[in-house]
Amino acid sequence: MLNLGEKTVYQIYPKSFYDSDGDGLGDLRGIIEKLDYLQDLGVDYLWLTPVFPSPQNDNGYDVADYCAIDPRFGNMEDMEELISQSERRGLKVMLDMVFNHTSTYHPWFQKALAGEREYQDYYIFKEGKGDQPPTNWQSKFGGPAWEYLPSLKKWYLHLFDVTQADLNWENPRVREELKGMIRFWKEKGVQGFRFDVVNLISKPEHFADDFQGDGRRFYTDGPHIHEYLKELVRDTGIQELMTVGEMSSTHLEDCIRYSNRKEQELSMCFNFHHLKVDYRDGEKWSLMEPDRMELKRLFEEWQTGMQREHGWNALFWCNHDQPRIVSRFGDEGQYWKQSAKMLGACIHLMQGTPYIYQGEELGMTNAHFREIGQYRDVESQNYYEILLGQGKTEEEALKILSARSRDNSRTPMQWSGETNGGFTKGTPWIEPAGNYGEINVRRQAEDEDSILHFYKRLIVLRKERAVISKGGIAFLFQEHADVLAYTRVYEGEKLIVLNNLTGQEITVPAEPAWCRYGKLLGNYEGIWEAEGHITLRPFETVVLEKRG
Ligand code: TEU
Repeated sequence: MLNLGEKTVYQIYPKSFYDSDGDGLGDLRGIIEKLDYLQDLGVDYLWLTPVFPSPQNDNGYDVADYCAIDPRFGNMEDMEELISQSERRGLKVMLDMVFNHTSTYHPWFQKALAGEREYQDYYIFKEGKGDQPPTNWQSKFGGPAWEYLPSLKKWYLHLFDVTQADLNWENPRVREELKGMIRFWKEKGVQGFRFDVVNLISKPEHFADDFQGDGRRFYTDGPHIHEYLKELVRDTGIQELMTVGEMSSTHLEDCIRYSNRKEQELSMCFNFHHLKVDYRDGEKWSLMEPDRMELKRLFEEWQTGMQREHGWNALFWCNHDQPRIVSRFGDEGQYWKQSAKMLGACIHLMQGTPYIYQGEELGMTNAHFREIGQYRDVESQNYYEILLGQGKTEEEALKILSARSRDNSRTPMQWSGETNGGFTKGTPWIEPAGNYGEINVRRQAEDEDSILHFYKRLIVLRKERAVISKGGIAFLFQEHADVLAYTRVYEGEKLIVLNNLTGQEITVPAEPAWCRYGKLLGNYEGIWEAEGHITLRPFETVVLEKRG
Protein backbone atom coordinates (compact mmCIF):
# COMPACT_ATOMS: atom_id res chain seq x y z
CA MET A 1 0.00 0.00 0.00
CA LEU A 2 1.22 3.44 -0.93
CA ASN A 3 2.49 5.31 2.14
CA LEU A 4 1.21 8.74 1.20
CA GLY A 5 2.71 10.38 4.25
CA GLU A 6 6.30 9.66 3.20
CA LYS A 7 6.02 11.08 -0.29
CA THR A 8 6.72 14.53 -1.65
CA VAL A 9 5.40 15.70 -5.01
CA TYR A 10 7.21 18.20 -7.20
CA GLN A 11 5.09 20.18 -9.63
CA ILE A 12 6.60 21.03 -13.00
CA TYR A 13 5.17 23.67 -15.29
CA PRO A 14 6.92 22.34 -18.40
CA LYS A 15 6.60 25.53 -20.40
CA SER A 16 8.77 27.36 -17.85
CA PHE A 17 11.00 24.62 -16.48
CA TYR A 18 13.87 24.12 -18.91
CA ASP A 19 14.15 24.75 -22.64
CA SER A 20 16.41 22.18 -24.32
CA ASP A 21 16.16 23.48 -27.90
CA GLY A 22 16.27 27.26 -27.65
CA ASP A 23 12.75 28.04 -28.89
CA GLY A 24 11.93 29.88 -25.67
CA LEU A 25 9.51 27.23 -24.42
CA GLY A 26 10.39 24.57 -21.90
CA ASP A 27 10.00 20.99 -23.12
CA LEU A 28 10.08 17.31 -22.14
CA ARG A 29 13.73 16.89 -23.09
CA GLY A 30 14.43 19.84 -20.83
CA ILE A 31 12.84 17.97 -17.93
CA ILE A 32 14.90 14.85 -18.77
CA GLU A 33 18.06 16.98 -18.60
CA LYS A 34 17.11 18.13 -15.10
CA LEU A 35 16.17 14.76 -13.62
CA ASP A 36 19.43 14.57 -11.67
CA TYR A 37 18.53 17.83 -9.95
CA LEU A 38 15.11 16.43 -9.01
CA GLN A 39 16.56 13.16 -7.77
CA ASP A 40 19.06 15.06 -5.67
CA LEU A 41 16.27 17.18 -4.22
CA GLY A 42 14.77 13.90 -3.03
CA VAL A 43 11.18 14.19 -4.25
CA ASP A 44 9.15 11.11 -5.20
CA TYR A 45 6.62 12.19 -7.81
CA LEU A 46 6.80 14.65 -10.68
CA TRP A 47 3.45 16.17 -11.56
CA LEU A 48 3.54 17.71 -15.03
CA THR A 49 0.85 20.25 -15.92
CA PRO A 50 -0.74 19.38 -19.30
CA VAL A 51 1.59 18.68 -22.22
CA PHE A 52 -1.16 17.43 -24.56
CA PRO A 53 -1.91 19.00 -27.94
CA SER A 54 -3.67 22.26 -27.25
CA PRO A 55 -4.21 25.68 -28.78
CA GLN A 56 -2.72 26.93 -25.46
CA ASN A 57 -5.42 29.51 -24.83
CA ASP A 58 -5.20 28.48 -21.19
CA ASN A 59 -1.64 27.15 -21.34
CA GLY A 60 -2.59 23.56 -22.02
CA TYR A 61 -5.68 23.33 -19.78
CA ASP A 62 -7.58 23.51 -23.06
CA VAL A 63 -6.86 19.99 -24.31
CA ALA A 64 -7.46 19.02 -27.94
CA ASP A 65 -6.17 15.42 -27.69
CA TYR A 66 -5.66 13.56 -24.41
CA CYS A 67 -3.47 10.76 -25.78
CA ALA A 68 -0.72 12.64 -27.56
CA ILE A 69 2.03 15.17 -26.86
CA ASP A 70 1.93 18.75 -28.11
CA PRO A 71 4.86 19.17 -30.54
CA ARG A 72 5.81 22.32 -28.63
CA PHE A 73 6.83 20.04 -25.76
CA GLY A 74 8.23 17.12 -27.76
CA ASN A 75 6.75 13.79 -28.83
CA MET A 76 5.57 10.47 -27.43
CA GLU A 77 9.09 9.04 -27.44
CA ASP A 78 10.26 11.91 -25.28
CA MET A 79 7.44 11.19 -22.84
CA GLU A 80 8.30 7.50 -22.75
CA GLU A 81 11.92 8.36 -22.17
CA LEU A 82 10.98 10.79 -19.43
CA ILE A 83 8.98 8.05 -17.70
CA SER A 84 11.75 5.45 -17.95
CA GLN A 85 14.58 7.84 -17.06
CA SER A 86 12.56 8.98 -14.06
CA GLU A 87 11.92 5.41 -12.95
CA ARG A 88 15.64 4.73 -13.07
CA ARG A 89 16.09 7.52 -10.54
CA GLY A 90 13.23 6.40 -8.31
CA LEU A 91 10.93 9.15 -9.56
CA LYS A 92 7.35 8.60 -10.70
CA VAL A 93 5.47 10.65 -13.26
CA MET A 94 1.99 12.07 -12.63
CA LEU A 95 -0.08 13.61 -15.41
CA ASP A 96 -2.70 16.33 -15.23
CA MET A 97 -6.09 15.23 -16.55
CA VAL A 98 -8.43 18.04 -17.50
CA PHE A 99 -11.75 16.22 -17.50
CA ASN A 100 -14.18 19.00 -16.66
CA HIS A 101 -13.84 20.49 -20.13
CA THR A 102 -12.07 20.07 -23.46
CA SER A 103 -10.76 22.63 -25.87
CA THR A 104 -13.34 23.67 -28.45
CA TYR A 105 -10.69 22.50 -30.94
CA HIS A 106 -11.05 18.94 -29.67
CA PRO A 107 -12.52 16.71 -32.45
CA TRP A 108 -15.56 15.98 -30.24
CA PHE A 109 -16.49 19.63 -30.09
CA GLN A 110 -15.73 20.10 -33.76
CA LYS A 111 -18.10 17.23 -34.59
CA ALA A 112 -20.71 18.74 -32.31
CA LEU A 113 -20.33 22.01 -34.18
CA ALA A 114 -20.72 20.20 -37.49
CA GLY A 115 -24.14 19.06 -36.30
CA GLU A 116 -23.44 15.53 -35.03
CA ARG A 117 -26.07 14.99 -32.33
CA GLU A 118 -24.07 12.26 -30.68
CA TYR A 119 -21.21 14.67 -30.00
CA GLN A 120 -23.48 17.51 -28.99
CA ASP A 121 -24.42 15.21 -26.12
CA TYR A 122 -20.78 15.22 -25.04
CA TYR A 123 -21.14 18.85 -23.98
CA ILE A 124 -23.73 21.04 -22.29
CA PHE A 125 -25.76 22.71 -25.00
CA LYS A 126 -28.93 24.54 -23.94
CA GLU A 127 -31.56 26.82 -25.38
CA GLY A 128 -31.37 30.41 -24.21
CA LYS A 129 -34.08 32.49 -22.61
CA GLY A 130 -35.08 34.66 -25.55
CA ASP A 131 -31.82 36.22 -26.60
CA GLN A 132 -30.35 35.70 -23.13
CA PRO A 133 -28.15 32.80 -21.99
CA PRO A 134 -29.79 29.85 -20.18
CA THR A 135 -28.58 31.09 -16.77
CA ASN A 136 -26.77 34.11 -15.40
CA TRP A 137 -23.69 32.09 -14.34
CA GLN A 138 -20.28 33.70 -14.61
CA SER A 139 -17.11 32.19 -16.04
CA LYS A 140 -14.23 31.86 -13.56
CA PHE A 141 -12.14 33.88 -15.96
CA GLY A 142 -14.69 36.73 -16.09
CA GLY A 143 -17.79 37.33 -18.24
CA PRO A 144 -20.73 34.98 -18.88
CA ALA A 145 -20.30 31.20 -18.61
CA TRP A 146 -22.32 30.59 -21.79
CA GLU A 147 -21.47 31.18 -25.42
CA TYR A 148 -24.02 31.35 -28.23
CA LEU A 149 -23.56 29.35 -31.41
CA PRO A 150 -25.73 30.88 -34.14
CA SER A 151 -25.31 27.80 -36.35
CA LEU A 152 -26.91 25.56 -33.71
CA LYS A 153 -29.10 28.27 -32.14
CA LYS A 154 -27.86 27.03 -28.78
CA TRP A 155 -25.55 28.08 -25.99
CA TYR A 156 -22.75 25.94 -24.57
CA LEU A 157 -21.45 26.07 -21.03
CA HIS A 158 -17.85 27.07 -20.32
CA LEU A 159 -16.99 27.59 -16.66
CA PHE A 160 -13.53 28.74 -17.78
CA ASP A 161 -12.39 30.27 -21.09
CA VAL A 162 -14.77 30.42 -24.03
CA THR A 163 -12.51 27.86 -25.76
CA GLN A 164 -12.92 25.41 -22.83
CA ALA A 165 -16.32 23.72 -23.23
CA ASP A 166 -17.66 21.81 -20.22
CA LEU A 167 -18.16 18.09 -20.75
CA ASN A 168 -21.46 16.37 -20.03
CA TRP A 169 -20.61 13.72 -17.44
CA GLU A 170 -24.25 12.61 -17.32
CA ASN A 171 -23.54 10.95 -20.65
CA PRO A 172 -22.05 7.48 -19.98
CA ARG A 173 -20.19 7.60 -23.30
CA VAL A 174 -18.24 10.62 -22.09
CA ARG A 175 -17.28 8.75 -18.95
CA GLU A 176 -16.14 5.73 -21.00
CA GLU A 177 -14.03 7.92 -23.28
CA LEU A 178 -12.28 9.53 -20.32
CA LYS A 179 -11.55 6.17 -18.71
CA GLY A 180 -9.83 5.23 -21.96
CA MET A 181 -7.43 8.16 -21.52
CA ILE A 182 -6.46 7.01 -18.04
CA ARG A 183 -5.85 3.45 -19.23
CA PHE A 184 -3.72 4.74 -22.09
CA TRP A 185 -1.37 6.62 -19.79
CA LYS A 186 -1.35 3.97 -17.12
CA GLU A 187 -0.09 1.49 -19.70
CA LYS A 188 2.69 3.90 -20.56
CA GLY A 189 3.89 3.71 -16.97
CA VAL A 190 2.37 6.89 -15.55
CA GLN A 191 2.06 6.38 -11.79
CA GLY A 192 -0.28 9.12 -10.73
CA PHE A 193 -2.88 11.59 -11.87
CA ARG A 194 -3.93 15.05 -10.86
CA PHE A 195 -7.53 15.77 -11.82
CA ASP A 196 -8.17 19.37 -12.73
CA VAL A 197 -11.20 21.04 -11.06
CA VAL A 198 -12.68 17.57 -10.75
CA ASN A 199 -15.29 18.57 -8.17
CA LEU A 200 -17.05 20.66 -10.84
CA ILE A 201 -17.86 17.79 -13.22
CA SER A 202 -21.32 16.92 -11.91
CA LYS A 203 -23.76 19.59 -13.02
CA PRO A 204 -27.28 19.88 -11.59
CA GLU A 205 -30.28 18.29 -13.27
CA HIS A 206 -31.99 21.66 -13.69
CA PHE A 207 -30.09 24.79 -14.56
CA ALA A 208 -31.30 27.85 -12.65
CA ASP A 209 -30.17 31.44 -12.27
CA ASP A 210 -28.04 32.21 -9.25
CA PHE A 211 -29.08 35.39 -7.48
CA GLN A 212 -26.59 34.89 -4.63
CA GLY A 213 -23.40 34.18 -6.51
CA ASP A 214 -21.80 33.23 -9.81
CA GLY A 215 -23.50 29.84 -10.10
CA ARG A 216 -20.84 27.77 -8.37
CA ARG A 217 -23.14 26.59 -5.59
CA PHE A 218 -25.08 24.55 -8.19
CA TYR A 219 -22.18 22.59 -9.64
CA THR A 220 -19.47 22.55 -6.92
CA ASP A 221 -19.25 19.08 -5.29
CA GLY A 222 -22.31 18.41 -7.48
CA PRO A 223 -25.06 15.77 -7.15
CA HIS A 224 -23.28 12.73 -8.67
CA ILE A 225 -19.67 13.67 -7.99
CA HIS A 226 -18.83 10.82 -5.60
CA GLU A 227 -20.48 8.26 -7.86
CA TYR A 228 -18.55 9.46 -10.90
CA LEU A 229 -15.22 9.40 -9.11
CA LYS A 230 -15.79 5.91 -7.74
CA GLU A 231 -16.72 4.66 -11.19
CA LEU A 232 -13.69 6.28 -12.83
CA VAL A 233 -11.26 4.86 -10.27
CA ARG A 234 -12.83 1.39 -10.19
CA ASP A 235 -13.00 0.98 -13.97
CA THR A 236 -9.44 2.16 -14.58
CA GLY A 237 -7.90 0.32 -11.62
CA ILE A 238 -6.03 3.34 -10.27
CA GLN A 239 -6.82 2.71 -6.58
CA GLU A 240 -3.17 2.11 -5.79
CA LEU A 241 -1.76 4.98 -7.83
CA MET A 242 -1.23 8.47 -6.49
CA THR A 243 -4.31 10.54 -7.31
CA VAL A 244 -5.12 14.07 -6.30
CA GLY A 245 -8.21 16.08 -7.07
CA GLU A 246 -8.10 19.82 -7.48
CA MET A 247 -11.19 20.89 -5.55
CA SER A 248 -12.47 24.34 -6.32
CA SER A 249 -14.45 26.16 -3.56
CA THR A 250 -15.03 22.79 -1.92
CA HIS A 251 -16.40 21.57 1.44
CA LEU A 252 -14.63 19.60 4.16
CA GLU A 253 -17.32 16.89 4.24
CA ASP A 254 -16.87 16.24 0.53
CA CYS A 255 -13.08 16.22 0.75
CA ILE A 256 -13.26 13.65 3.52
CA ARG A 257 -15.23 11.40 1.18
CA TYR A 258 -12.99 12.12 -1.81
CA SER A 259 -9.89 11.08 0.13
CA ASN A 260 -10.95 8.51 2.71
CA ARG A 261 -9.39 5.20 1.61
CA LYS A 262 -12.56 3.26 2.26
CA GLU A 263 -14.45 5.31 -0.29
CA GLN A 264 -12.02 4.33 -3.06
CA GLU A 265 -12.17 7.73 -4.71
CA LEU A 266 -8.87 9.66 -4.63
CA SER A 267 -5.68 9.63 -2.55
CA MET A 268 -5.99 13.28 -1.54
CA CYS A 269 -7.42 16.73 -2.23
CA PHE A 270 -6.21 20.23 -2.90
CA ASN A 271 -8.44 22.88 -1.43
CA PHE A 272 -7.84 26.62 -1.72
CA HIS A 273 -9.50 28.13 1.33
CA HIS A 274 -6.18 29.01 2.98
CA LEU A 275 -5.15 30.86 -0.17
CA LYS A 276 -8.07 33.26 -0.02
CA VAL A 277 -7.26 34.85 3.34
CA ASP A 278 -5.91 37.90 1.52
CA TYR A 279 -8.98 38.28 -0.75
CA ARG A 280 -11.15 41.18 0.38
CA ASP A 281 -14.71 39.84 0.75
CA GLY A 282 -13.61 36.67 -1.02
CA GLU A 283 -12.79 38.69 -4.14
CA LYS A 284 -9.50 37.66 -5.77
CA TRP A 285 -9.08 41.02 -7.53
CA SER A 286 -9.49 43.06 -4.36
CA LEU A 287 -6.32 43.34 -2.29
CA MET A 288 -6.06 42.89 1.46
CA GLU A 289 -3.34 42.06 3.98
CA PRO A 290 -3.48 38.34 4.87
CA ASP A 291 -5.82 37.59 7.77
CA ARG A 292 -3.49 35.36 9.79
CA MET A 293 -6.11 34.39 12.33
CA GLU A 294 -8.27 33.07 9.51
CA LEU A 295 -5.28 31.28 7.99
CA LYS A 296 -4.64 29.51 11.28
CA ARG A 297 -8.32 28.71 11.73
CA LEU A 298 -8.51 27.15 8.28
CA PHE A 299 -5.39 25.04 8.76
CA GLU A 300 -6.75 23.76 12.04
CA GLU A 301 -10.19 23.05 10.59
CA TRP A 302 -8.81 21.12 7.60
CA GLN A 303 -6.00 19.34 9.42
CA THR A 304 -8.06 18.16 12.36
CA GLY A 305 -11.20 17.60 10.27
CA MET A 306 -9.42 15.34 7.81
CA GLN A 307 -7.57 13.58 10.63
CA ARG A 308 -10.80 12.83 12.52
CA GLU A 309 -12.52 11.25 9.53
CA HIS A 310 -9.44 9.69 7.91
CA GLY A 311 -9.26 11.99 4.93
CA TRP A 312 -5.93 13.13 3.50
CA ASN A 313 -4.74 16.64 2.60
CA ALA A 314 -2.43 17.70 -0.19
CA LEU A 315 -0.22 20.32 1.51
CA PHE A 316 0.75 23.29 -0.60
CA TRP A 317 1.27 27.03 -0.84
CA CYS A 318 2.21 27.37 -4.48
CA ASN A 319 1.16 26.19 -7.88
CA HIS A 320 0.94 27.58 -11.40
CA ASP A 321 -2.22 29.57 -10.50
CA GLN A 322 -0.96 31.21 -7.31
CA PRO A 323 1.39 34.11 -6.70
CA ARG A 324 4.69 33.14 -5.05
CA ILE A 325 4.29 32.47 -1.34
CA VAL A 326 7.42 34.29 -0.19
CA SER A 327 6.09 37.46 -1.85
CA ARG A 328 2.63 36.87 -0.47
CA PHE A 329 2.91 35.72 3.16
CA GLY A 330 6.66 36.09 3.62
CA ASP A 331 9.17 38.83 2.96
CA GLU A 332 11.09 39.55 -0.24
CA GLY A 333 13.57 41.82 1.56
CA GLN A 334 15.59 41.42 4.73
CA TYR A 335 13.92 38.17 5.81
CA TRP A 336 13.61 36.57 2.41
CA LYS A 337 15.57 33.46 3.35
CA GLN A 338 14.09 33.04 6.82
CA SER A 339 10.52 33.55 5.67
CA ALA A 340 10.85 31.14 2.73
CA LYS A 341 12.20 28.47 5.07
CA MET A 342 9.55 29.12 7.71
CA LEU A 343 6.74 28.86 5.15
CA GLY A 344 8.22 25.61 3.87
CA ALA A 345 8.49 24.07 7.34
CA CYS A 346 5.04 25.27 8.24
CA ILE A 347 3.26 23.02 5.74
CA HIS A 348 5.84 20.27 5.23
CA LEU A 349 5.53 19.22 8.86
CA MET A 350 1.73 18.99 8.81
CA GLN A 351 -0.29 15.86 8.20
CA GLY A 352 -0.69 15.09 4.51
CA THR A 353 1.44 14.95 1.37
CA PRO A 354 3.47 18.07 0.58
CA TYR A 355 3.76 19.56 -2.91
CA ILE A 356 6.61 21.77 -4.05
CA TYR A 357 6.01 23.99 -7.05
CA GLN A 358 9.10 24.56 -9.23
CA GLY A 359 11.23 27.35 -7.82
CA GLU A 360 9.50 27.36 -4.44
CA GLU A 361 12.50 25.42 -3.13
CA LEU A 362 14.63 28.46 -4.07
CA GLY A 363 12.32 31.08 -2.61
CA MET A 364 11.47 32.39 -6.08
CA THR A 365 9.43 35.61 -5.92
CA ASN A 366 6.63 37.27 -7.87
CA ALA A 367 7.42 38.60 -11.33
CA HIS A 368 7.00 42.35 -10.64
CA PHE A 369 5.79 43.07 -14.16
CA ARG A 370 5.05 46.72 -14.83
CA GLU A 371 3.19 46.66 -18.13
CA ILE A 372 0.17 44.76 -19.34
CA GLY A 373 2.19 43.61 -22.37
CA GLN A 374 4.39 41.49 -20.09
CA TYR A 375 1.44 39.31 -19.03
CA ARG A 376 0.56 36.16 -20.96
CA ASP A 377 -2.29 34.65 -18.94
CA VAL A 378 -5.81 34.87 -20.36
CA GLU A 379 -7.27 35.44 -16.88
CA SER A 380 -4.90 38.36 -16.22
CA GLN A 381 -5.65 39.91 -19.58
CA ASN A 382 -9.42 39.57 -19.07
CA TYR A 383 -9.34 40.99 -15.56
CA TYR A 384 -7.17 43.91 -16.58
CA GLU A 385 -9.99 45.00 -18.89
CA ILE A 386 -12.65 44.23 -16.28
CA LEU A 387 -10.80 46.31 -13.65
CA LEU A 388 -10.44 49.24 -16.06
CA GLY A 389 -14.14 48.85 -16.87
CA GLN A 390 -14.88 49.16 -13.13
CA GLY A 391 -13.19 52.55 -13.18
CA LYS A 392 -9.73 51.59 -11.88
CA THR A 393 -6.79 53.50 -13.34
CA GLU A 394 -4.15 51.59 -15.32
CA GLU A 395 -1.79 51.98 -12.41
CA GLU A 396 -4.30 50.55 -9.95
CA ALA A 397 -5.16 47.64 -12.25
CA LEU A 398 -1.47 46.83 -12.74
CA LYS A 399 -0.88 46.93 -9.01
CA ILE A 400 -3.62 44.36 -8.48
CA LEU A 401 -2.27 42.17 -11.28
CA SER A 402 1.24 42.32 -9.87
CA ALA A 403 -0.07 40.82 -6.63
CA ARG A 404 -2.63 38.41 -8.06
CA SER A 405 -1.72 37.35 -11.59
CA ARG A 406 -1.13 33.67 -12.22
CA ASP A 407 1.89 34.73 -14.30
CA ASN A 408 3.72 35.44 -11.04
CA SER A 409 4.38 31.73 -10.76
CA ARG A 410 4.86 31.07 -14.46
CA THR A 411 8.12 32.95 -15.01
CA PRO A 412 11.09 30.75 -16.00
CA MET A 413 12.75 28.51 -13.45
CA GLN A 414 15.93 30.22 -12.25
CA TRP A 415 18.76 27.76 -12.85
CA SER A 416 21.73 30.14 -12.81
CA GLY A 417 22.79 33.76 -13.04
CA GLU A 418 23.19 33.49 -16.81
CA THR A 419 20.90 35.33 -19.24
CA ASN A 420 17.24 34.42 -18.59
CA GLY A 421 18.30 32.52 -15.50
CA GLY A 422 19.78 29.80 -17.71
CA PHE A 423 16.26 28.71 -18.70
CA THR A 424 16.69 29.16 -22.45
CA LYS A 425 19.26 30.17 -25.04
CA GLY A 426 16.46 31.81 -27.01
CA THR A 427 13.80 34.38 -26.15
CA PRO A 428 11.64 33.10 -23.28
CA TRP A 429 7.87 33.00 -23.88
CA ILE A 430 7.46 35.04 -20.70
CA GLU A 431 10.05 37.30 -19.09
CA PRO A 432 11.98 35.96 -16.11
CA ALA A 433 11.79 37.68 -12.73
CA GLY A 434 14.58 40.24 -12.52
CA ASN A 435 16.26 38.64 -9.51
CA TYR A 436 17.62 35.46 -11.13
CA GLY A 437 21.17 36.74 -10.55
CA GLU A 438 20.66 36.38 -6.78
CA ILE A 439 18.03 33.64 -6.62
CA ASN A 440 19.04 30.55 -8.59
CA VAL A 441 19.81 26.86 -8.30
CA ARG A 442 23.55 27.17 -8.92
CA ARG A 443 24.05 29.58 -6.03
CA GLN A 444 21.92 27.65 -3.60
CA ALA A 445 23.36 24.26 -4.47
CA GLU A 446 26.75 25.52 -3.20
CA ASP A 447 25.36 27.06 -0.02
CA GLU A 448 24.57 24.70 2.86
CA ASP A 449 22.44 27.36 4.49
CA SER A 450 20.27 27.90 1.41
CA ILE A 451 16.51 27.52 1.07
CA LEU A 452 17.19 24.66 -1.33
CA HIS A 453 19.13 22.72 1.31
CA PHE A 454 16.43 23.40 3.86
CA TYR A 455 13.79 21.90 1.55
CA LYS A 456 15.99 18.84 1.02
CA ARG A 457 16.10 18.40 4.76
CA LEU A 458 12.30 18.67 5.02
CA ILE A 459 11.88 15.98 2.37
CA VAL A 460 14.33 13.62 4.09
CA LEU A 461 12.83 14.18 7.54
CA ARG A 462 9.40 13.13 6.29
CA LYS A 463 10.90 9.83 5.14
CA GLU A 464 12.91 9.29 8.32
CA ARG A 465 10.36 10.22 10.97
CA ALA A 466 7.12 8.35 11.31
CA VAL A 467 5.95 11.17 13.56
CA ILE A 468 5.85 13.40 10.46
CA SER A 469 4.50 10.88 7.96
CA LYS A 470 2.01 9.17 10.25
CA GLY A 471 1.66 11.20 13.43
CA GLY A 472 -1.42 12.93 14.78
CA ILE A 473 -1.64 16.70 14.82
CA ALA A 474 -3.00 19.17 17.38
CA PHE A 475 -2.75 22.96 17.35
CA LEU A 476 -1.28 25.29 20.00
CA PHE A 477 -1.72 29.01 20.74
CA GLN A 478 -5.02 29.19 18.86
CA GLU A 479 -5.68 32.69 20.15
CA HIS A 480 -2.34 34.01 18.93
CA ALA A 481 -2.75 35.31 15.35
CA ASP A 482 0.96 35.57 14.64
CA VAL A 483 2.24 32.15 15.64
CA LEU A 484 1.22 29.01 13.81
CA ALA A 485 2.14 26.18 16.14
CA TYR A 486 1.27 22.53 16.39
CA THR A 487 2.40 19.25 17.86
CA ARG A 488 2.86 15.96 16.06
CA VAL A 489 2.65 12.74 18.03
CA TYR A 490 3.28 9.12 17.12
CA GLU A 491 3.99 6.15 19.41
CA GLY A 492 5.96 8.04 22.04
CA GLU A 493 7.62 10.38 19.55
CA LYS A 494 6.64 14.02 19.74
CA LEU A 495 7.45 17.18 17.80
CA ILE A 496 6.58 20.77 18.55
CA VAL A 497 6.54 23.05 15.53
CA LEU A 498 6.57 26.81 16.15
CA ASN A 499 6.30 29.30 13.29
CA ASN A 500 6.43 33.05 13.61
CA LEU A 501 4.32 34.31 10.71
CA THR A 502 5.53 37.89 11.09
CA GLY A 503 8.64 40.05 10.76
CA GLN A 504 8.53 40.93 14.49
CA GLU A 505 9.92 39.13 17.52
CA ILE A 506 7.26 37.26 19.45
CA THR A 507 7.47 35.63 22.85
CA VAL A 508 5.30 32.63 23.62
CA PRO A 509 4.99 30.60 26.82
CA ALA A 510 6.91 27.30 26.88
CA GLU A 511 5.63 24.33 28.84
CA PRO A 512 8.02 23.04 31.55
CA ALA A 513 8.27 19.66 29.78
CA TRP A 514 9.78 21.34 26.73
CA CYS A 515 13.12 21.71 28.51
CA ARG A 516 13.64 18.02 27.80
CA TYR A 517 13.25 18.69 24.09
CA GLY A 518 16.07 19.18 21.63
CA LYS A 519 16.04 21.24 18.48
CA LEU A 520 15.51 19.20 15.34
CA LEU A 521 15.31 21.97 12.79
CA GLY A 522 15.19 25.73 12.51
CA ASN A 523 16.07 28.73 10.40
CA TYR A 524 18.16 30.55 13.04
CA GLU A 525 21.04 29.44 15.23
CA GLY A 526 20.11 28.14 18.70
CA ILE A 527 16.91 28.72 20.61
CA TRP A 528 16.12 31.93 22.49
CA GLU A 529 14.69 30.62 25.70
CA ALA A 530 14.18 32.22 29.13
CA GLU A 531 12.05 31.52 32.21
CA GLY A 532 9.27 29.51 30.68
CA HIS A 533 9.22 31.47 27.46
CA ILE A 534 10.54 31.09 23.94
CA THR A 535 11.16 34.17 21.85
CA LEU A 536 10.72 33.64 18.15
CA ARG A 537 12.77 35.87 15.91
CA PRO A 538 11.30 37.38 12.67
CA PHE A 539 9.80 34.58 10.60
CA GLU A 540 11.50 32.01 12.79
CA THR A 541 10.58 28.36 12.54
CA VAL A 542 11.77 26.03 15.24
CA VAL A 543 11.03 22.34 15.53
CA LEU A 544 11.56 20.72 18.93
CA GLU A 545 11.80 17.00 19.40
CA LYS A 546 11.24 14.97 22.52
CA ARG A 547 14.46 13.19 23.45
CA GLY A 548 15.14 10.17 25.62
O1 TEU B 1 -7.64 25.87 -11.97
C1 TEU B 1 -8.87 25.93 -11.36
C2 TEU B 1 -9.28 27.19 -10.73
O2 TEU B 1 -10.46 27.44 -10.58
C3 TEU B 1 -8.34 28.18 -10.22
O3 TEU B 1 -7.16 27.82 -9.73
C4 TEU B 1 -8.32 29.33 -11.14
O4 TEU B 1 -7.24 29.33 -12.00
C5 TEU B 1 -8.28 30.58 -10.32
O5 TEU B 1 -9.10 30.43 -9.24
C6 TEU B 1 -8.78 31.72 -11.12
O6 TEU B 1 -8.74 32.85 -10.31
C7 TEU B 1 -7.40 24.81 -12.84
C8 TEU B 1 -6.00 24.91 -13.39
O7 TEU B 1 -5.09 24.75 -12.34
C9 TEU B 1 -5.86 26.21 -14.11
O8 TEU B 1 -4.56 26.46 -14.55
C10 TEU B 1 -6.83 26.18 -15.26
O9 TEU B 1 -6.84 27.44 -15.89
C11 TEU B 1 -8.24 25.87 -14.81
O10 TEU B 1 -8.31 24.77 -13.92
C12 TEU B 1 -9.08 25.48 -15.99
O11 TEU B 1 -8.67 24.25 -16.51
